[in-house]
Amino acid sequence: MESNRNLGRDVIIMNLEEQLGIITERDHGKKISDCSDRELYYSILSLVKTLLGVSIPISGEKKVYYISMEFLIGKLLSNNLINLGIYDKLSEILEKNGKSIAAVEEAEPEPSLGNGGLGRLAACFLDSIATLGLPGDGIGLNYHFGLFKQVFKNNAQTAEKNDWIEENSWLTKTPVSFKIKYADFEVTSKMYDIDVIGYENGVNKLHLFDVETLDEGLVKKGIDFDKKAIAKNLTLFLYPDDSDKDGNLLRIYQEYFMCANAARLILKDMKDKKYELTELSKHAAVQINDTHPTLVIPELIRIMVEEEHFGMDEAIKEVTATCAYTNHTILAEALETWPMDYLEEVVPHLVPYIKELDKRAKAKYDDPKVAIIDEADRVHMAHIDIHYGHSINGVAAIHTDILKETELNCFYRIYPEKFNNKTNGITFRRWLISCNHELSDFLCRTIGDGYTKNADDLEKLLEFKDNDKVLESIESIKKIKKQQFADFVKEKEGIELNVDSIFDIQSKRLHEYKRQQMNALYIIHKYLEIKSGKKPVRPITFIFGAKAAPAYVIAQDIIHLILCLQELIDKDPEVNPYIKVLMVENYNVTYAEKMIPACDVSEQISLASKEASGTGNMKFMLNGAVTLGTADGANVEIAELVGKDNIFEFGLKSDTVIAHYKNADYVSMDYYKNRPVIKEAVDFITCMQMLKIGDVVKLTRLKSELMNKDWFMTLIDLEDYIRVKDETFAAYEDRDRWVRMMLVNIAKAGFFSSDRTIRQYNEDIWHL
Ligand code: 26V
Repeated sequence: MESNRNLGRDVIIMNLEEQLGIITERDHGKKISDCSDRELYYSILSLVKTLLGVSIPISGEKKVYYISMEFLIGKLLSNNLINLGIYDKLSEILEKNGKSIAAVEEAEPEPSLGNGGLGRLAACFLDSIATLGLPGDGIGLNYHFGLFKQVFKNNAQTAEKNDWIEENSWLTKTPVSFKIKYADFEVTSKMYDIDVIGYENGVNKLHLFDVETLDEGLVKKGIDFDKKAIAKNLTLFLYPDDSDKDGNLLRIYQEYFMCANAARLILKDMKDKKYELTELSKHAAVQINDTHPTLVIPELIRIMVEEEHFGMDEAIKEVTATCAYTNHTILAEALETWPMDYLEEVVPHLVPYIKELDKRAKAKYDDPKVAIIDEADRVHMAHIDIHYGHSINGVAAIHTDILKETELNCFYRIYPEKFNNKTNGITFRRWLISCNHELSDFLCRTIGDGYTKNADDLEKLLEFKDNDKVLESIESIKKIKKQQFADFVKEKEGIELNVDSIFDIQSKRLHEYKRQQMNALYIIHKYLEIKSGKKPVRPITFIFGAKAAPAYVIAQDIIHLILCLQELIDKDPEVNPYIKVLMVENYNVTYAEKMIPACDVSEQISLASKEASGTGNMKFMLNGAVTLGTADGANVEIAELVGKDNIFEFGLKSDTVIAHYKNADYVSMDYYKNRPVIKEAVDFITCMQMLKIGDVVKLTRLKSELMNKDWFMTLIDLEDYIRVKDETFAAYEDRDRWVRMMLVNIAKAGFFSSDRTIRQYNEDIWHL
């Protein structure tokens, strides 16, 4: 049977042009050469779906279920073609017919089912799980409008819905459906699947749950909607505004919906395969991506006890052996604790189980810091995961150390054996082969194509460290990618970029701890230097990509500051030959794929201890950018791999930062008052020219925040940042040294393949 199915796939691939022609005739009544790019996109989509229909699903005795509120999958067409091994062939066919694959790719709408790193990591992991041939499915929600689309108006961010689901899409409706119970009503779920195609390997699934009763018409203006109409709004948006009670309740409704469906699906799989539920942990591994899917633990226990005749002890034991938790942040404000009354209101049937789990934890450990329900009657979701899961991991070495030594130390002392580190990774299929053909082809010619399967092979590039021809090629590929990016920006934003300038890029979610505001203060500093006659040797382009949570006021203010600087500098002929600022609109996976290969300097400047890992840092490095960063997250491991000579490090170390928080002794005003360079830059935020362009309330609020609070210690690191950033730009002028640094960064990026990360998850946690 299996060989027959593979044969079917081979036959289609052998006759690709004919097959595609049949589909374009059938669906559009046209020959390939007469189709529009959009029609070709739909036809290739159908072709890939046909191919997948005759592919072998990955199977095995045990399967991992990766549950996550976010899967930032990006566009799927080119990746699927690459993983099926037909990208080159298909692009030749299109070219022969006067069409271009790049243009067809543009026709695909981008789903926005994630915020940033956490969601993109989940997508990379699915790619690696399938590529390694491991049985593993993703489980999440089918948000119709996902994360908002960012639109700039009057130098400020506004939000619109991202309507990504079309009649014809990668989603396939399945017959799977469950009844999901809430306090006083029930909803019926339906499951959609997206195929996850491994690189030259089998196929897994991403299961996205939705409700039958959803009403898209509920969304009136921008992203506003009635938050109380749960059956109609449940899967409209990702992370609806959580600044009020209704927003928080909706979040719990969503989380429970995902978890209850996940539990039903896992138990259904067990039954379909005739496995005994007493052997759940032998056949299923559940990975809980941050605390959002935590309710799967009490829900599985509840179903086993109420419907499957398990005793409480037995159910808890089996579920604990099945579930594992990944922590993605130490920020207190991001750790979920739900008020007990909210849970009573949404899922009263789970409450007795949560109370039972809490009672058992309290009976064993009298430290209130490890309780599930605290004195204020709030439920600590991470505490459920740690007590009733068998593994907890951080996402970079330093992050796991901080969890063990500080944030979760009281748990580490109880369960040292549960703690482990899994440094994040990225899939090279998307972040090298697909987004940078020029570099990946060059690597194949220089070191062979072994690296596409075994990323450590990239180290072979080190042998060419002194080879002028290789260095020249690396330099010229960067130039090509900068030009392509500039063309894209010209078309999208109507803005001209100078490809001979240094491309300095910071792209990631907007958050004070990531310190985009520090980057902006550097730009102000440069601006003032140029005004006083000190000009940079080479022009610099400062590029940003970032969305800010709609209710996060200071983050909005930082976007406003950057956009105002962009306008101010653009309009100043004395300054604009030397520096330029560009904040791209609606930064997303597609933008990242164009931007990252074009980068010279990768800004990774979070306050040490705050960025759990970062994954953008890895993508930039792999594409030959040099990192300017703090000793935070995976930057620490990047520095160890490339060595001090191939990275620019600055700023306080994490232990110093943690001590400042502990002693509450950082006073930003002292830095503002005593350091003229700092004062000058901060004062500029509300100078006359800025107020002419910007909004007085926003700019004044931001300035005051920096002077009087600055919770993420921008000012303490600013001078060191300026010093090292100047050094970085100076080093760029030593072209031999710089290109060698690029080469070392590419060569050492192999460690950050998500294939490595997934192998480690499997060896240490899942045992598939
Ligand atoms: C969530 C929230 C929500 C409430 C407002 C403040 C706030 C701040 C941060 C977060 C982040 C939640 C978890 C997260 O996305 N973590 C990211 O996970 C990536 C993958 O492991 C990792 O590379 C990033 O460093 C980490 O920030």
